[in-house]
Amino acid sequence: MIGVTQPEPAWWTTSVVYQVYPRSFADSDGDGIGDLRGITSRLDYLHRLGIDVLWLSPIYPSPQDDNGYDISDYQGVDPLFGTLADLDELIAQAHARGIKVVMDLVVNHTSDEHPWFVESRSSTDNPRRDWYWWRPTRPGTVPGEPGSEPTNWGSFFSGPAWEYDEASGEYFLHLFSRRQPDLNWENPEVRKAVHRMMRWWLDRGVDGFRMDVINMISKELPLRDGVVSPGAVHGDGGPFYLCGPRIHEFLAEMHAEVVAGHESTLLTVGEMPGVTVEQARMFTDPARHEVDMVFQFEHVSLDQGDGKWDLRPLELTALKHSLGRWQEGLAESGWNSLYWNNHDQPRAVSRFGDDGEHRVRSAKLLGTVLHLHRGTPYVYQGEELGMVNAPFAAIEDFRDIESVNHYRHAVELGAQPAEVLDALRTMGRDNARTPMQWDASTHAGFTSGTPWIAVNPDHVEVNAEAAVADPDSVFHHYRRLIELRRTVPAVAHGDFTMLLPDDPVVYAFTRRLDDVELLTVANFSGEPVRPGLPDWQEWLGTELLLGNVAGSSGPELAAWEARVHRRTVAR
Ligand code: TEU
Repeated sequence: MIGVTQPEPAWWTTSVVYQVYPRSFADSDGDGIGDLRGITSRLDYLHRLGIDVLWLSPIYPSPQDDNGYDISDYQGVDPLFGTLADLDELIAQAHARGIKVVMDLVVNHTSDEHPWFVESRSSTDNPRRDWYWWRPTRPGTVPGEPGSEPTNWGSFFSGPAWEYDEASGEYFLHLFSRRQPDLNWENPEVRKAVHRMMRWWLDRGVDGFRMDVINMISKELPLRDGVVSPGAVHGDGGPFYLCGPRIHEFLAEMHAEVVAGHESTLLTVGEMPGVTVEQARMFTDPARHEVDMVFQFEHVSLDQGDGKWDLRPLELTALKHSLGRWQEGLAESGWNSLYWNNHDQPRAVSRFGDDGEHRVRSAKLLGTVLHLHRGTPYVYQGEELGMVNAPFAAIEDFRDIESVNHYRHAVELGAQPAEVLDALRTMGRDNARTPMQWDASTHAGFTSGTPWIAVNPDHVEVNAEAAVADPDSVFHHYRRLIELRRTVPAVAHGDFTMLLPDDPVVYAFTRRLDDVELLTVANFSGEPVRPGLPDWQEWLGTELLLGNVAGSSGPELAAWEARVHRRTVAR
């Protein structure tokens, strides 16, 4: 019989990615905004943490309406962040430390200042007119009046998803801000221009792309009204633009035009709001050549009801059910990306842990649980310090267009300002965007100038300098987790079994590879608990690979305690 050789697992199955939000990471020139030279100056810190890949949120020229997710030139660097030469230097310095660099690719939309859109809006017969979604006024209505939009879709940043352009007498589509017009991917010229631009970045030395809302690039034609749920102002366009009819074709084409031949060195991750397990399995099936992995949103929507500002309590059982289902769904083919945090989410410790008494312990617990799942973990800047949500006092403290617009719209519609503020404080994206806390000095060592958004006052205690110096810190716990992935093959490659799915406070699962079995068990509560695992007694005698409570090995887990055990089992 001829032996079947398994293909080598892809390099990113044993990797950990670190996300930098450049505006808030490190400011080298004192203008209060982080920049590329600032990032380069902190590479040794990232190297010490042990990460393999750096994902840079957008640094391209941009009017900064959505902090750089509104791009006016895909092949340059915004002077706010530095120059192309600074970026080349950052890439070279990262590579010298064995760190790959992945760029943000934002091609569902451009800025309204992108030359493509400037041309497109200049006249109805401009050759680039069709590069964006232009539509006439709804028949029988008055152009520019509410209700005259071509479809009833709402935008993610409040208000309608259409903006009336008086000069040319038509509307253009913008799923996000009115300054972020959607590109028309039906037009092959658009796709070719994007592919060319991506190849240009690869030639420059970048190692892959994080693809912003990439499952929104295919829209179902003809564009038409969505369902308006009770109490809502706008219709839901999601069914027509999330994973639209040509999405797989567009991603396979992009892969063939850009990635093919370089698979063994690159990383592609598609950000996909609303993606299901079944769809994700298709997107990440290696045989289909689309993307390596996706960011799904299910586990970060469990504490939201009707939209992200409708706060709901989080049930641990729901979290386990969701993440467990994703583990199972992508077990045979496809691959998970694992995250609690990014620049759009509130801080994980405040959301899933305890940001008071048990901040350090719960931060380590969250890291342990996430990194022991099967998939590629993403660490968002400051997560490795256990950074928490910011104490925003008033609407003036917020900077994010999503929060600022929501506040204005909600209050206009009659909501109580205090309640709206409460939701912003809990779910707002600015929580993730306060400056990285490097040390205990004024402005946390982030800038010598005035930071563009206030530094969290807790930086006197929570900062990188203190964490690196303390062997018991969240930082060193993350460093050990990253090391574990590299040194214990079961962490990256073992299969996954969820245990105690109905337990309201204990999160427990095993990973198994050949004769090695790992147990992760975590107490998501402030009270001690004895895990109800049938073979808990046997596990207690096995090797403790990692824990977050010094000296603890008994049958009870302390508040927010997490442990990883290892044992050898019969094959
Ligand atoms: O975010 C896409 C997205 O759907 C949400 O996570 C979004 O941040 C919003 O909170 C929905 O309520 C991506 C980027 O990560 C985000 O920063 C950009 O603002 C957005 O796309 C537009 O480019």
